[in-house]
Amino acid sequence: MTADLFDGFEDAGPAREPLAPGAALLRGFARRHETELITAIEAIAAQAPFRRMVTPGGHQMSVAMTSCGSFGWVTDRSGYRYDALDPDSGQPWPAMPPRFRELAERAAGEVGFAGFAPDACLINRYEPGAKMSLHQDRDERDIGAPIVSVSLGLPATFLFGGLKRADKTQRYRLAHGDVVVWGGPARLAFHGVAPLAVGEHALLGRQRINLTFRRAR
Ligand code: MD6
Ligand code: FE
Repeated sequence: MTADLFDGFEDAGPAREPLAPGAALLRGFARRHETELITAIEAIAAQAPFRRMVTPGGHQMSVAMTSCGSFGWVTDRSGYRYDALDPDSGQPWPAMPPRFRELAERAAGEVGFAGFAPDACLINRYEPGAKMSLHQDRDERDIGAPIVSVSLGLPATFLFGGLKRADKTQRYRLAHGDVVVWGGPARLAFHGVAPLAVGEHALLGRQRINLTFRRAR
C-alpha cells in the first residue's frame, strides 16, 4: 500500500455501478475536491464566460458552456468542432488545472482506461429547465479514449441508450460529486440529460455544472 492511495479520489469505494460494457458510474468520486473544483470553475468562467451557443440548425442551446484545456468544444451555424481559441475572445481557452486532469485520469483508470490524457474539458451549466437532447459524442478525433464526466450541484437525470438513436434509454440520477466514465464499446452510445428540476444546492445554488473531459485531437 502506498501513500498515494490516500491522497487522491479513492472515495469511490465499492460504489462502481456499471451502466454498460465500457461505462460506469462512480458515485461521489469527485466529492472530496468539491471546493477546489468549484473555485477553479469560477476562475475559468471569469476568463471564458459561460455562453449559450447556437447549433448548426439554428437553435440556441439551453445549456450554457465554456471550456478549458488545449481545445474547447464550440458550435455555431457552421457546425460542431474543437477549437484552440475561444471564439468570443479570440484567445486560447484557460489552461486545464492539473487537479482536473488528475481526477479524470484516476476516474478513467478505475474503469479500465489507464493513461487517459485529456486535452479538452467542456464545462456545461444547467439552470432549471435546461436539458441536453440525446446525442453521441463523436467530434473527437480519437474515439479510442474514453470520456470522463463529473457532475456538481443540483442532481440531474442522465439518459443512457445504445448505439442507435432509437434504442431504449435507461435513466440514472447523477448527483453532486458523481463521475461517469464512458469508453470502449460504449463510447458512441446515445445519451442526454432530462430537463433540470428546480432546486437549491448548498454550494452551487440553482444550477448543475457538468465537466466532460475528452481527448479531442
Ligand atoms: C451532462 N453529459 O451530463 C452531459 N457525454 O451534462 C454528456 O453529454 C456526456 O455525461 C459523454 C459522456 C458522459 C456525459
Ligand atoms: Fe455527451
